[in-house]
Order: sequence, then C-alpha cells, then structure tokens
Amino acid sequence: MKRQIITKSRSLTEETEALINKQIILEGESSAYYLSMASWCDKQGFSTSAEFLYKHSDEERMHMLKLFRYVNEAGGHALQPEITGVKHHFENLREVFELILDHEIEVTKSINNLVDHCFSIKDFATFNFLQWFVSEQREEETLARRAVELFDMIGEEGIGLWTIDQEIGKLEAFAAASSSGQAMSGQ
Ligand code: OFO
Repeated sequence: MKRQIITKSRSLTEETEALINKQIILEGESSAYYLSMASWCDKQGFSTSAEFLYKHSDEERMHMLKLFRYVNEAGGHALQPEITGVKHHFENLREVFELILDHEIEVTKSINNLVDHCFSIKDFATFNFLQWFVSEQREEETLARRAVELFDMIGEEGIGLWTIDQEIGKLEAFAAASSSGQAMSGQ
C-alpha cells in the first residue's frame, strides 16, 4: 500500500527552494574542487596547502549541509547534487589559488542574489538564515585573495614556493584575527 504523504503548508516558496538547491550545488562543487586541489597539492609536495584545502573541502560540505537541513526543516526537499567535471590537474600552485579566488567570488554573487530574492519577497526567516553565509563569504574571499598575493610578495624563485606553502598555513589565523577585528570595530 502506498504511504500517504501529508503535505503541510509552508512559507518557503518553490522559487526560494529551487534557488537554495542551486546554492547547494555550488557548495557541493566547492567541496569537490577543494578536495581535488588538496590531492594535487599533496602529490606535488605542497603539504601545508594540501592540509589547508582538505580542511576547506570539509568546511564547504558543512556549508552544503547547513543549507540542506534548512530546506528540509522549512518544508522543502533538499536535493543531493550531482557533481561532474572536477579538474584534477593544475598548471602550478598559483593557478590553484587563483581558481579558488574566482570560485569564491562566484559563490558570493550567488549568495547575494539569494539574499536579494528573499528580501524582495519578504522571506525574512531565510534572509536572516543567509546572513551567516554573507559573513562567511567575506572571510573566504579575503583568505583566497591573501593567498594569491603571497605569490607576488614572496616570488616563486628559489625557496619561494616552499615559503609560500608555509605561509598558506598561517592564513587561517590571519582571517580569524581580521574577522574578530571587524566584530570589535562593529563593521
Ligand atoms: Fe561555502 O563558502 Fe566558499 O564557497
């Protein structure tokens, strides 16, 4: 006998549900991209960058799950994304971090569109929920930008690449300090 599903009314619109499911795809892609980059770094001997990226891959999955649970709790249906076309080989370490910066900028744009949509339809619960992602993107973009800047500041000659790999490991602390500085200054 077919089980009857009780459909409850909900305030999450179908359009918002679809937009969040699109964001779930992006976060899942971020996790997959960073895992692939971590593996490449590991194989090239950039062990600090590899650790940084393994951790970031986990964080992106956590972002995906946060959205996933929200959709279901709000009465929608979160969809496991299909992720294909992940790049496995990179020209060099600089390319890895340049791709991360570009990707994070795309994710920020997508979050902003989602926030804008929620505000325009007065879905303030989802608007409020998304503020965490707004702050997170600001932090992640800064982190990726700082990583790319290391290549120009240190240079890749001699022990430059080794030094850059070491410095990548310190970026997390820098991001944490700058975000607590923003909190203290109320920005
Ligand atoms: Fe999910 O924060 Fe980056 O992509």
